[in-house]
Amino acid sequence: KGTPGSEVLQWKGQGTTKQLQEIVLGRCHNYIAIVNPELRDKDCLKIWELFQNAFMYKHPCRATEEDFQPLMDLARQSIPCNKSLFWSKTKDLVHRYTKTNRDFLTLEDTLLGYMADGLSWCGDPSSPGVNYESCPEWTECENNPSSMYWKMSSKMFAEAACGITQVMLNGSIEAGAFINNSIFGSVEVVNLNPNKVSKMQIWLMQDIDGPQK
Ligand code: 2NF
Repeated sequence: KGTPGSEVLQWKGQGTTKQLQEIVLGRCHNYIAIVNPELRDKDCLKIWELFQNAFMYKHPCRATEEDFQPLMDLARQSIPCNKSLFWSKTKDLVHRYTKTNRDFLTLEDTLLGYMADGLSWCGDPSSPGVNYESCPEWTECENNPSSMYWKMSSKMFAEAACGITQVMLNGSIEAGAFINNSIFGSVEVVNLNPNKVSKMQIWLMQDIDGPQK
């Protein structure tokens, strides 16, 4: 912290999204009422409380699985077999696809993914318990609250998959489409249940102008 009045940016990442509570609550209610009414009995206020308890007033590099487990358990949902669509380095394209084509569901079509997509959040041990100025990127400290959230919800999403699964990869990435330390490579692939998942179809997408890697 700098001298009073001069805010010093502590971390490299975006600070907590303003009006986080209103956005998360609004998205949760929209999801359970309109997007997927099968989940109409979920308690959005309780979900928000568990979300905020997971990171508020905590050091943003010391998030634990225990912090987020109650939220994960309450927001858990099943995914119909043959519907799971994973992605890596194809975020815009995959969601342009799922917007008009309802055959497949990405993590962002589940409650946990839908509530948090595009948002940023992290805590601060001192009042008001939330850092609106900056948050750590996962390259700065791995155990930050948003990495924990995405890793745990990605793990749950992968564990829930059954039947034939899909993944949209980026065939124009220099280093290759499959990245070992991506969430897809390090969390999702390894948490697929071989007793439930029969195969994975890989959609290798390239930029129109190439390169084809
Ligand atoms: O913001 C999301 N909607 C999001 C974030 C992280 C993970 C979604 N996911 C889920 C999706 F459902 C996909 O199936 O994971 C899969 C995509 O993750 P990816 O890492 O394979 O793909 P990228 O396009 O490389 O990254 C997506 C986001 O994840 C972050 C990255 O900064 C980007 O915001 N990310 C990538 N690797 C890590 C990591 N090891 C990471 N965050 C934490 N630890």
